[in-house]
Formats: sequence, structure tokens, C-alpha cells
Amino acid sequence: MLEHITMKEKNVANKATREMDEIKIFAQSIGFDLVGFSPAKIDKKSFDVYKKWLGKGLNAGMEYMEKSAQRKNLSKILPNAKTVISLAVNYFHPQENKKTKKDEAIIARYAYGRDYHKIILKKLKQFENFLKQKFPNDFFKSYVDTGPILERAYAETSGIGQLGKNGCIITKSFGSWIFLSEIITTVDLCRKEENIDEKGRRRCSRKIACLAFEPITHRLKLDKSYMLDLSNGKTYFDGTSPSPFQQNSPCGTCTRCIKACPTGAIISPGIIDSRKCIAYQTIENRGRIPAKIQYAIKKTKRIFGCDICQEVCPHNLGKQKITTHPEFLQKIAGDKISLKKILSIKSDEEFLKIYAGSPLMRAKLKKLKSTAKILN
Ligand code: B12
Ligand code: SF4
Ligand code: SF4
Repeated sequence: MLEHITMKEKNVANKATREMDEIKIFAQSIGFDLVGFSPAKIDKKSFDVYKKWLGKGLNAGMEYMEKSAQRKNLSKILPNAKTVISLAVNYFHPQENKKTKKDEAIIARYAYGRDYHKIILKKLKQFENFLKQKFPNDFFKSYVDTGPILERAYAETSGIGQLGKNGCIITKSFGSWIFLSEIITTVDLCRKEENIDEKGRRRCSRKIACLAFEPITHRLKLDKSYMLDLSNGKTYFDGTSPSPFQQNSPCGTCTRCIKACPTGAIISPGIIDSRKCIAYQTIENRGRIPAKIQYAIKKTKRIFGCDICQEVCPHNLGKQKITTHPEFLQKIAGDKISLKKILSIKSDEEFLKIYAGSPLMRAKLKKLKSTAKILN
């Protein structure tokens, strides 16, 4: 719908749109696959979900997950934070040969090549420098994975993807095979003006602008959810209450991931009990793995991480695009690992020599050996 706007308003809008386009183009040029923007304010529902999750002890031994003050209020991390720029990087690679030999165990897909933390942080710093030049009086703080920020919640609000029952953010272009990261900034990139296009049409009357590369249905903490189609500038309101597992869910009636999880770790749609999750048990847990989970690890041959709930997801079938990031294709751990090889490594130095730069370093040799013994 065309609306009357003043010349001044139009100029502000044009400048903001240009700014946003430049930001998106730069993000793409340094290798980010998706970018979305949302106000630096956690939506209440997401925070409540996190608090309940914590309250039930579903974080298992991950004490760093208890930093709730920062997760609730990003100004505790960056005073006067206004916007979260969420970014996604596709890491998919086709698996060499799905069959494992008797002596082999499976490594989660994300750990095939170089560790994403360093690779993405470098890109975030480049992005920060670009933004600092544009906004010299503003401040920026970047995180990838390890910061006290609910990455999935912001990614969903910004429009990067939608939450699946497997708990993962599912994107239209890459399925769930993505790493998330973000830049928190004092620049307000979600101003209302940005919703006016170059022809002066208001694309959306909401304060939150959908500026993700992909137009997808939002589930915002608003009275109505909406979808902004960037190809025609139209906004669609569905008028329903926002629930990720009703109209706007990418899942519909599908429950494949819940059924496929070998340990029953998806205790309700989108909620993972880390104590039961093979990913937690094989990467994070420094203590003894419970007998029931040991059995599932042996059966599914997972030595580091677990992808089962993503592998069965129809959104990941046929959507796979091979990552354009050579670092993730540079084989270090690979898809599978020989148990004999792991068990024969004699020292941390030897381990470092073989696996330096790989996500396997997080588990450390001692942990990998003890999981290998379960699998052997
Ligand atoms: C702790 C953690 C884990 C734990 C716990 C997992 C979990 N689901 O919470 C363990 C070790 C088990 C784990 C495993 C994996 N992880 Co992990 N993990 C994290 C970490 C550090 C924090 C997640 C968190 O806050 N959990 C608490 C729960 C309550 O929050 P949440 O899952 O983020 O869900 C939020 C939203 O969904 C939102 N929400 C909004 N509305 C609603 C409504 C409903 C009904 C629900 C349920 C939720 C919801 O609220 C929630 C809280 O804010 C993030 C990085 C980060 N800083 O966020 C990576 C992260 C989530 N992990 C990631 C990955 C890749 C994995 C694995 C695939 C690795 C592997 N192959 O082994 C598995 C997948 C397991 C799974 N099915 O979730 C990616 C996810 C990418 C994606 N596509 O979503 C992240 C974002 C890391 C990154 N930077 O890329 N992980
Ligand atoms: S990662 Fe594996 S164990 Fe964890 S919820 Fe998914 S299928 Fe279950
Ligand atoms: S497997 Fe089905 S239920 Fe699970 S996340 Fe994918 S679409 Fe949703």
C-alpha cells in the first residue's frame, strides 16, 4: 500500500536502505551466507524457555550456561546495545562413505575440517572493522558459540531460520547445517525508517525490520507474526498467535527427529536434555558416561558429536549445498576415525600433531580415548 511520506523521511529511508545494502553485501563478500537483524532484546518466551531448561538441570555439567544475567540483558555485555546482527555460515559437506568398518566411529559433520570458532571469529573481526568505519562513534562485540547469548533465539527472531523440533535452526537455503554467530552493536539497525523502500513504500509497519537475505515466516514476540517477501516487498500477516510448532513451524506434524534420537534426548519439541544427548556426552562431559548412553553410543558408533536428529530431517534432504569455505573441507578429523588409531596415540603432543586446528581438540585425547574404549 502506498502511503504519503515527507521528503525528509524519504531521504532518511534511502540512506538507511543504502547502509543496510552495503552491510549485507560486505557480509556476503567475506563469506557469511545469511545475515539477519533484530533488536538487542531477548524475547520473553525464549528467555523463559532457557530459564526452565536451566531450572530442570538440562544443561548437565555445562556450568557456563548459567550466566543468565547477560543472556537476559545484552547491555551487561555491551552497554547501550541496540541491535544483534545474526550471521550464519553453511558448513555442509557430503560424507565420503556412510558405511563404517568395524574399527571405525563417526565424527559429527561440523568437525570434519578446521574448527569454526577461529575461522568465523576472524570474519567477525573483519566485519566489525567495516562497521567501525561506517559508525565510528559506536561499539561492537562479536561472539561465535561461546558467548553468553542465546544464539538460536536471535537467529530465529531475525529471520535467519526457524526452530525445528530437533532444537536446531533450520534455514530455507541450507537446512540446519549452519554455524551461528553474531555482532552485538550500539548502532540501531532496526529503525522503522528502514522499512521504507526506495520508492517510498512502507514495507512493514513493525519496528523490527526483516532484512535477512531470505524471506521466511517470523515467530516474533508480537501480537501477530508476519512474513516479508523481499522479492515483492509485501508483508503477509497470518494473524495467529506466534507458536513455532503451529502454523509457522517448519515441522508440521513430522516427528522424525524425536523418533530417531537414540537416547530420547528430545524431551519435548525443541527441548534437549543434554544429559541424554550424545553430543554432550561425547564432547562436553568430563565425567563418566551413563551406561544407557554408552549403549546408544556403541550402537550408533558416535565418537564425537551426533547428527542423527539432523540427518533424518526432511529439511536437510535435497537442500544440501557444499560449503564454500575451504577450511571446513580441509580434512583433519574427517567423517570417521579409526578406534585403533585413537587408542594408539601416546601423548598429548602426538595428538596435537595430528589434530591441531580440529574441533576434536575440545574433547581432548583423554576423553576421546575413553569414548573409543566404549566403542571398541
Ligand atoms: C549448550 C549447547 C549445546 C548443548 C545443549 C543443546 C541445546 N539444544 O540446548 C549440547 C552439547 C547438547 C549441544 C549439541 C549440539 N549443538 Co550446540 N550449542 C549449545 C550452545 C552453546 C547454547 C545453546 C543454548 O543456549 N541452549 C539452551 C536452550 C534452552 O536454548 P536453545 O537450544 O538455543 O533454544 C532457544 C530457542 O529455540 C528459543 N525458543 C524460542 N521460542 C521457543 C519456543 C519453544 C517451544 C522452544 C522449545 C524454544 C524456543 O528459546 C531457546 C532459549 O533461548 C549454542 C551456542 C549459543 N551460544 O547459543 C550451541 C549451538 C546451539 N549448537 C550447535 C550445534 C551445531 C550443535 C550440534 C548439532 C553439534 C553436533 N553435531 O554434535 C548438537 C545438536 C543437538 C541439538 N539437537 O540441539 C549450533 C546450532 C546451529 C543450528 N542450526 O541451530 C549452535 C548455535 C552453535 C553455533 N554457534 O553454531 N549444544
Ligand atoms: S544430537 Fe543425537 S542424541 Fe542429541 S538430540 Fe540429536 S539425535 Fe538425540
Ligand atoms: S525431522 Fe521433522 S520434526 Fe524434526 S526438525 Fe525436521 S521437520 Fe521438524
